[in-house]
Amino acid sequence: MFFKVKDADVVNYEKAINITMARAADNTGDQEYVHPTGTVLAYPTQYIEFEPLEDLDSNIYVRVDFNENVDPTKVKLVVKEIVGDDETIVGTAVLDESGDANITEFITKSDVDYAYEFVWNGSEEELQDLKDNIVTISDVVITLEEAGEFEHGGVGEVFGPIQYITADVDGNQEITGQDAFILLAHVLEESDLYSEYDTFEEFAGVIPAEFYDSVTIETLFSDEEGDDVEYPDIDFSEDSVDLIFRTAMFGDANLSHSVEQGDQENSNLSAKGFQYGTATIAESFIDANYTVSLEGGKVVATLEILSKDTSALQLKLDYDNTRLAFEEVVFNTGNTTTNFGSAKNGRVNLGSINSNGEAIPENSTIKVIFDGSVNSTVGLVNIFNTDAASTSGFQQILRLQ
Ligand SMILES: [Ca+2]
Ligand SMILES: [Ca+2]
Repeated sequence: MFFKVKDADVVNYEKAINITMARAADNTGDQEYVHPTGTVLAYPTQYIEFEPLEDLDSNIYVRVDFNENVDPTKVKLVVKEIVGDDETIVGTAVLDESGDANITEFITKSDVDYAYEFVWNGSEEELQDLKDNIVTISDVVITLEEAGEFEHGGVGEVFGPIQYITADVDGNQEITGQDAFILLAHVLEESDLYSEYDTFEEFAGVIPAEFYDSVTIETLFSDEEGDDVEYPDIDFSEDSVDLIFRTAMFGDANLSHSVEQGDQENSNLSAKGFQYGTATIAESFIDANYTVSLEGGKVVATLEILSKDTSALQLKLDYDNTRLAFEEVVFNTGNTTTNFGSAKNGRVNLGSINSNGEAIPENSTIKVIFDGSVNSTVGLVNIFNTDAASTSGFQQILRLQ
C-alpha cells in the first residue's frame, strides 16, 4: 500500500492517515469486498506502519508576469516531472487573473526536476484575436524608427533588449528595415507573420524570470530555446516558493503584449553591447471623429483625423457579415501615404502609413463602405481595435470624439 501525505504531523504519520474507503479481493479473484458499503475481511485489528519518503511543507506557486493586454486565464500551465529522458505530466492548472497557479499538490518529490509549459486554454477565435492584436501599425513604425528609416532614430536609439528580440522577425540578430517591412506586410495582410509561429507555445515566450532578465537575442524565440532554458529549482526549506516567469510575444516591437525585463539596471542585459534607450511607449493621443451612417443606400463608417502629428493609423472594424457585404475603403489622406484596406471573416483591416515620418494631413478621411439593405446602422459595425503612431514613432491612442 502507498500513501501520499502532505503537510502532516512528522512525528505521528499513523494518526494523520485516515482510510475512508477500502477494496479487497480474495485469492480466487471472483469475490470483492468494499468498505464502507460492504465488508472487508481482514484481521480484527490492523496496524499501519508508515515511514514517509519525504515531508514537503512548502507552498509552491507559479507566477507569470503578463502584459496587461493579455488575459492570463486563457493560459494553462502543464507541470511535468523529468527523470532522465522521461517526462511525465503531473498536473495542469489554468492561471488565475493575476497569472498565478498554486502547484503545491503536483510537487511531491525533491529529487526530480520539474518542467513548466504553458499552452492556450481559450478558443481558437480568442487565440486569433490575440494574434491580431499583437502586431499593429505602431510596431511597424517603432521598428522603422529603430532601423533609422523613419525621419530620425537609428540602431540602439529606441529599443530595449526585449524589443530587440521581439522585433527581429527575420531572425538575423539585428534590426533593419527588413524587419519593419515584414511587420508591415503582416499588418497589410499580405503575409502572415505567424505562419510558422502558429500556436501559443510558438509565438509566446513564457520564460523563467531569471533567464528572461538576462536573455540575449540568440535565445528567446529560437528553435533550440528549450535546450537553453533552465527551469528554476525549488527551495524546499522555504515556507512559500514563487516560480516567476515573464512573457514576450513574437513580433511585438512596441511591447503592447510583452513585459520589460525585471532588472533594467543590470548593464549585462544589453544584447551585443548596444546602448538602449528607455522610453518605449509614450502615451499620447490622436483625436478623430468616427461615425456610422446610411448614405445613398450604403452603410458608411467614416473616420476623420483631427490631429496634426499622426504618421500611421490602423483600424480593425468588425461588421455583421450576415447583413452587410464589404465593398471598399475610400481614402482621402494626401499623396504621400500608403493606404490599405481589406476584409475577411467579418473584419475589415484598414489604415494609412507615411513611412517618411511625415504627418497624415489634418481632416483626412477614411470611409469604409458596405452594401446591405438595412434601415438602421445600430450594431452593424464595431471597432475591434485601433492603433496609431506619431511622427516621432511613438504609439498614439485613438480618442474618438
Ligand atoms: Ca532582423
Ligand atoms: Ca504590439
